[in-house]
Amino acid sequence: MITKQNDLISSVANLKEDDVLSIVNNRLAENENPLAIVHDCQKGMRVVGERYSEGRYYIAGLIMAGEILRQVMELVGPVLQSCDLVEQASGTILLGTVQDDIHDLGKNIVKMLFACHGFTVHDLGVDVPPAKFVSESSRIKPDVIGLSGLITAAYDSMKDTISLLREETDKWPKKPYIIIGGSQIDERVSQLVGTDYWVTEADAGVTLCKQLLMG
Ligand code: B12
Repeated sequence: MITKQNDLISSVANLKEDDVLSIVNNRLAENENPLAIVHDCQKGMRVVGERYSEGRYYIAGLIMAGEILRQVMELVGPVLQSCDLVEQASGTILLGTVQDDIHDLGKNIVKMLFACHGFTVHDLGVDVPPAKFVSESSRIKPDVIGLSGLITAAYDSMKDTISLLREETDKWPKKPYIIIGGSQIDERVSQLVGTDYWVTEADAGVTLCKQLLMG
């Protein structure tokens, strides 16, 4: 059965830029929840990644997919940010993509969504060295430290970052929660890098952090 969800997922997967943008515009015009649109794009991006792993797409396919999602977020971002979700201040999150990793589309969605839910967000950008996470944490004293990482090659720096952060924050009266996210993250990765909290969706991250901070 062809549904509007499948339409968007397959158009992203097939790198059909014009179709993607027109479907997104139509779905926004129907006042659909912008997060549902983001979820479908994320599924399509996973298929792009699988096709790249299988050798059916090359690096140009990844670049194209990234460009398509960037354009989608230009349309969806303002709706997401003008959402009725905006809540009272919920806490502070320090966010960044770990060293050796330059993926930032997911992290930028996380940034928008946390801000929408009343968090103060400090974004350190991409390819952030462990020492930078530590120095900024000491300065800002966030409630949550969010590390984004999509490639296996960056798990070492994620692990180093967490271990240095623990050394630093163990001295604090109230230790921050360290949460990792990214499409390839799972329980095994979270154990490898040394944290209890991991997600593969931005909204799951918001829900988790609210539970952790507010009970
Ligand atoms: C687009 C893309 C690119 C673009 C990125 C553009 C950009 N500005 O970000 C470009 C072309 C730059 C790129 C480069 C590379 N990529 Co790439 N890329 C992708 C692709 C297709 C989509 C990523 C994406 O944007 N997804 C959409 C967003 C919305 O989803 P997301 O990132 O998962 O984020 C969501 C959640 O995970 C969560 N989240 C993310 N971070 C965090 C953090 C916190 C704290 C929280 C709470 C939540 C959270 O919230 C987001 C919204 O829900 C993925 C495939 C995939 N399955 O992810 C491959 C993929 C990640 N790339 C891959 C590879 C191999 C590479 C390269 C090494 C290729 C190369 N040979 O050069 C380079 C790496 C360069 C580097 N050093 O970082 C592999 C990694 C495999 C692995 N296990 O290591 C993947 C999985 C593809 C594959 N299956 O082979 N890539």
